[in-house]
Amino acid sequence: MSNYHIKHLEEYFQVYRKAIRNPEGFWEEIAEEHFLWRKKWDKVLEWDFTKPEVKWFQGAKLNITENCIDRHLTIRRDKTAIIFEPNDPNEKAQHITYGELHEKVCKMANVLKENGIKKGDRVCIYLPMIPELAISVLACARIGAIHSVVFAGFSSSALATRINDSDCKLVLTSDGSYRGNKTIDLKGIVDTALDYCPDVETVLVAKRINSDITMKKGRDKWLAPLLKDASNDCPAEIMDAEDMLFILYTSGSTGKPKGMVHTCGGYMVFTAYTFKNIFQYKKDDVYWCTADIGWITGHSYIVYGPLANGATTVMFEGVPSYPDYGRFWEIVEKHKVNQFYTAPTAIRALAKENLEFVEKHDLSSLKVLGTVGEPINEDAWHWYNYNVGKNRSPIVDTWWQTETGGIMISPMPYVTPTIPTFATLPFIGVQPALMDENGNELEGNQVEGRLCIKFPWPSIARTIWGNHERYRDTYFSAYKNMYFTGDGASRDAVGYYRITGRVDDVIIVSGHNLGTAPIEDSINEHPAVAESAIVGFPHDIKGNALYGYVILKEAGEVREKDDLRKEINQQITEHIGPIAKLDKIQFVPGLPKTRSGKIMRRILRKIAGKDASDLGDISTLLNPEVVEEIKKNAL
Ligand code: 7RM
Repeated sequence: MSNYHIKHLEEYFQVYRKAIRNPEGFWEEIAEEHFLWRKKWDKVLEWDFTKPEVKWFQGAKLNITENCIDRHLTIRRDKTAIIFEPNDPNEKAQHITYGELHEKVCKMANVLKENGIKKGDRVCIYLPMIPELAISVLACARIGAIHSVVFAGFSSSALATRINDSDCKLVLTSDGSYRGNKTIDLKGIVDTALDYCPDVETVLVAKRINSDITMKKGRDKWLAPLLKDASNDCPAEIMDAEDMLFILYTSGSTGKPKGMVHTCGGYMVFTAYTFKNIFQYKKDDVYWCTADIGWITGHSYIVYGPLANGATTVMFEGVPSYPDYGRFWEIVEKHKVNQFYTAPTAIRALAKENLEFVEKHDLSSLKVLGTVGEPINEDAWHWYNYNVGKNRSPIVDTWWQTETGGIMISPMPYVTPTIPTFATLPFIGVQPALMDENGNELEGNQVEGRLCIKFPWPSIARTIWGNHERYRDTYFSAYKNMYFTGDGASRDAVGYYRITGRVDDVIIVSGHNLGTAPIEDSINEHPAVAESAIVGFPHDIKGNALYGYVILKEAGEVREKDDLRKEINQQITEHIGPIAKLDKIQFVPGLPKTRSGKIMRRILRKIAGKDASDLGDISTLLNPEVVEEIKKNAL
């Protein structure tokens, strides 16, 4: 029997060593004993980080939805798979059983097929957090179509870029969405985007807010009547383990988003196994991850990981502040949530509010608390531990990335002793390395460097859609034979890891990865702007906020500076989305540059963070005089 469920620290170390000594043997055992395969693999692993190429379970056949749904039907057909909690607390929650989920997914899959979608086609899903979102993700997987979920907070041009990059033929959306006391015109955003997407043939529209929208003839169809008429029988497409399951876009340090590609077999095995252990999920637990399915956290730990374990997973449509700041805790109490997984930015926002919002709810069902998305600061950790966990629910600080597919460094609750701000130990099968700037591995403990991974794990992204070279350059060229994460980390005296943050041009704002380049591109399109640079600076709630340094074409620009600031943010909202708006905009005469013309962001970061007393050596700059000027007028 494999150690599918790790129960104590000694067992963790023992299994960890076993998986390092013989990764193929270890993952083969996990895959064999806990999943449904139509055909077993010919080879467990083939890899070469120099190409780079990684293949797990080659030759195996499966369908992930048979693992997430069909195989549960014999013993838990009537168990709730998904609890849908609507934005409005007065609207009834929906409990979707595994039996019902099977039927809904099959119907949706048949609707996709009737609309011309075949194995390998890309389908863009731009939906709010309503059941149709999870169902359409699974429906794509059912028929072997590649889903590309775009977070429904992205703007029309961000959506268009993503649709075109992967050449999606069909878009799933809704008339609109609820967000607290606001509604958002999603269909309008899609319509604008599609002016730039000539290859989209069909738009399927779910009805959510009953708004008046226009349906384009020949292109747009209401989903409900199609689902009603569709057959509930849809045999699962048999996929190769290495066939693509989905594309999910993430920001990079250059303009274009990267479409990370995940494949069927390895992704399933790793997300399911990490889910089981990192949340210590037990048979009748109710698990809730507050992320949006538009991010990797939602893919892996709302949909695939939980369902592959036959779990009950909560899907929440709303926001933590509506109708008041007690909403999360009201939902925990209402559905008796056992595992609760959220982001540090949400914790910080809630910690600012009156404690009564937490205290008036019965949170005694909670057994495990989790965080993800960015480093958690010590105050937020203690607040979460004391006020939500009442000091008896371990906190799992889970470090991972869109690219890793699943959790890589994290405690296991009731197994790994936790320390605030430490992601602690690598998950089974994960081999981290800390590297210095010269490309040498830092051995031993009490070291700090750049975080790399030395050996493939089953859910590593296999490529960037349409650009394998960029995949190699971004992740496999900085350090020989290693996957480079883009993060810095330290390892303490006992070998615990602490993630210190990004070391590249990605800034994490409220847990969302934002590349500096696309935001700068957007600013630079403003007719009054000559050049710009953005950096992150510490923010109480968001973790980081954005600070923009902007050079105007005409130094004596006559317009009110505040009007310009508004226009710039308006433009960013249109190009990317409101999450990328700048908190501060300083108009500057120039930007500090190296002789090769590279902007010295390090200096700009220090000034933005009000930490400009020691800027290090600036004598090598092309224009050191501009630094004083920027410092003097810093916001
Ligand atoms: C899951 C997810 C990835 C980046 C990653 C880090 C940061 C995520 C933590 C964290 C410190 C954590 N995917 N990050 N989790 N930093 N501690 N527990 O967030 O692709 O959107 O972002 O997020 O910088 O590289 S992501």
